Amino acid sequence: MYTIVGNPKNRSLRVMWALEELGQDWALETVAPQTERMLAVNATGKAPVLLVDGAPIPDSVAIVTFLADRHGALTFPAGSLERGRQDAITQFCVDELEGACWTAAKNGFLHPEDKRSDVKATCAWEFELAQKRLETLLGEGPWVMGETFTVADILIAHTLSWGDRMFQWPLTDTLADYKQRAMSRPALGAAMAKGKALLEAAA
Ligand SMILES: N[C@@H](CCC(=O)N[C@@H](CS)C(=O)NCC(=O)O)C(=O)O
Repeated sequence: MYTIVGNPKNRSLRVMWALEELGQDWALETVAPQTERMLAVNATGKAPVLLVDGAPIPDSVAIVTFLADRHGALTFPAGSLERGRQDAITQFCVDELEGACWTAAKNGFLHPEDKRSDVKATCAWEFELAQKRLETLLGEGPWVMGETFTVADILIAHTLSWGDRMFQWPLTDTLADYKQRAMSRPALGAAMAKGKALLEAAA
């Protein structure tokens, strides 16, 4: 049994989406970062964490990769050349797309006010530059690994949506289409509906 410790409003949604794609049932324990409960399951206090029969695995990228390997879907096999490329694109997403969003969020509203710097314009430019590079990686698509939808697409689409919704950073036409293609998948719709219902039930 899988339990996500987190909140659908943060990176936990990536894990919910992957679990729905894999046809796995999951429960939600709504917990905020840096609380006593989160620190008990993740030494860094960060969300999300996946409990696998009670045993914790932190980090959304590590979790979706673990789930894909465990269930033999949404990924190329470990040790294959394709998997090496898939992991490289995932890392590009984390470095460039997510790096811009995360730096903007920390300096925009997460850090204490006296620790913030005005980096929003730089982050917007980084996000724009990352999109140009991502378009090259995407090529003919429809997914970043060609015909096969993988966890890299979950992470990239979620992060494109993050920049678009939180900071109103424009997406290129190609990447707006790609994001829409990914976010129209029934598994994401199911994950969002279930997450919303569980949040409402817990309120
Ligand atoms: N690389 C981690 C980043 C986790 C992360 O920073 N999560 C945010 C919520 S989406 C958080 O817990 N922030 C509070 C903090 O950094 O203390 C992942 O992908 O799970």
